[in-house]
Amino acid sequence: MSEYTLHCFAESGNAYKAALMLELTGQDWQPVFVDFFNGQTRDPMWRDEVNEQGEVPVLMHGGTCLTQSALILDYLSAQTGQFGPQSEEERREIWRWMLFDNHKFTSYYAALRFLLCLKKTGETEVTTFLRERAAAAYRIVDAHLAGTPFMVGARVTIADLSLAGYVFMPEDTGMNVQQYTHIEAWKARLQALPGWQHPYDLMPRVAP
Ligand SMILES: N[C@@H](CCC(=O)N[C@@H](CS)C(=O)NCC(=O)O)C(=O)O
Repeated sequence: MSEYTLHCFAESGNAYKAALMLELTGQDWQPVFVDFFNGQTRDPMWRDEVNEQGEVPVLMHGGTCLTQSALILDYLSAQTGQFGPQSEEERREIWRWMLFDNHKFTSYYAALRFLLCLKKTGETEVTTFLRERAAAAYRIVDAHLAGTPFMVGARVTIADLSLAGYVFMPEDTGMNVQQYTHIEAWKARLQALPGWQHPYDLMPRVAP
């Protein structure tokens, strides 16, 4: 039995945030596959036993059960002593970007990708709206990264791992993400970190 257990599935960028943190910090961890596409997170028993919020990721560590990727990242940075804040000011900056990520950068993009690439709805008013909102968030992050190698200064923090949830996902959402050159350069810096792995290599996936 590994020290950490992460309930996840490969297509979940929110789970990738936690999986990447576990991997980059060299933890003894194992994934538990969640069959999201067949409704496991909506199963009342799963909600009762694993997460009442009906979401992945869920991290188990000893007797502690944690949900919400930002909280999991915060917990893991405290446990491992890595990628966390080194001052109160940094702590605030990290949370400021993790909240922006959860509300806008990850969530609009993830919803767009889910509808267009996984549920295959085709282009609708909703996907057009989500793409505009995701692009607005991408422009903000791109402008920020024009002036700094990582989201909060010169070293990687959990803020970077939070924003990295979906940026390596291969599906084409019609966002033309290559235009965000500072985000592309930041992605290359993350990929160069020892232990970096692609989400589809790090977490279990049912063959498409
Ligand atoms: N804010 C949450 C978002 C988690 C989330 O949306 N997870 C998705 C998978 S990527 C999920 O489990 N959704 C289930 C549902 O909405 O029914 C986090 O950061 O952990």
